[in-house]
Amino acid sequence: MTALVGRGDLTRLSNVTDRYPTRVSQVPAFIDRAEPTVWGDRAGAGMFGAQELDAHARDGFVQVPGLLSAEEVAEYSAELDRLASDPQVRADERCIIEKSSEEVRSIFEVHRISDAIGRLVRDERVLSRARQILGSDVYVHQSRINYKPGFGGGGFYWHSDFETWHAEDGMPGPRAVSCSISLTDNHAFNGCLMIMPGSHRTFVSCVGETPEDYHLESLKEQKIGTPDTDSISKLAQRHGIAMMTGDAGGATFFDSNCMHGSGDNITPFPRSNIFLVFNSVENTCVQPFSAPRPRPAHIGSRDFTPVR
Ligand code: 6CS
Ligand code: FE
Repeated sequence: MTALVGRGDLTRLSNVTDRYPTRVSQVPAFIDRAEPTVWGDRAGAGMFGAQELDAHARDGFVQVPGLLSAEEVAEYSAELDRLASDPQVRADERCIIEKSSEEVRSIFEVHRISDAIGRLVRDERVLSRARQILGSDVYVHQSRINYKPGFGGGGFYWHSDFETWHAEDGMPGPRAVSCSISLTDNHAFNGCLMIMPGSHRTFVSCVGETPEDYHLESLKEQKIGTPDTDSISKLAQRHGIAMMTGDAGGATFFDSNCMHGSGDNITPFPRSNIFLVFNSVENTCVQPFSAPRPRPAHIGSRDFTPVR
């Protein structure tokens, strides 16, 4: 129990109240979200229309087919291949290798490694939409490429990203949005993203404690910070499960607190995406709410410079 006292101290030091306690008890709990999902002025501030913003507020996600053109998909796919086969990138701590194969699973902080992906972060098709949802200037909390090759690319168990970012990175509230841009066609059968629509309004307080240096394990397979099966069943019964299928070049914007996951990909059809996480500059990270220390900056940024 000593560890819990230490964690409380960290939170007090940062002078932020913890509305979303997690990984501090052996009993799971549902906590209603206090904050809005769409913070922005709806009219004409960006490329989302009012209906899309309404859908985002209601469901916690919105899909944008054809955000990238076919030529851009080809360019970015070549960039992903280049990065995954670069020995220097592979040897870097930003690169996560699959547990059960030698394949690249994710590469982090890709907007700093790759000029092309750096440009994407500032692209109006992405940035204006993130700003509209968050209603402020935004910065990049995390960027990554996820590769899910055919014949065994590994899935991600059910989780809320905000739960991890709150517990391990010190993100105070759920005022962040992820933009996942597909570089391959997403079918129902090749490990597409699954989201429970409307689940973003409920925070699931998870059981257990964050182990030391947990990111070294969780980015391959997350066990702490994933809800118990009873909580997942309740949410699934309440909300159902939507599959983010669609053609290459499409994007999904989704709220940081959506309950989501994806299965393994045992088909021959690979799946890869560029994943950009924007956080509001009014929600910058403090000390972790439930971990011994913040994760490395290439996983949860400590540089809050707004994207311009
Ligand atoms: O660690 C992260 O930031 C992200 N990755 C995992 C496996 N879970 C939480 C979050 O989506
Ligand atoms: Fe996630």
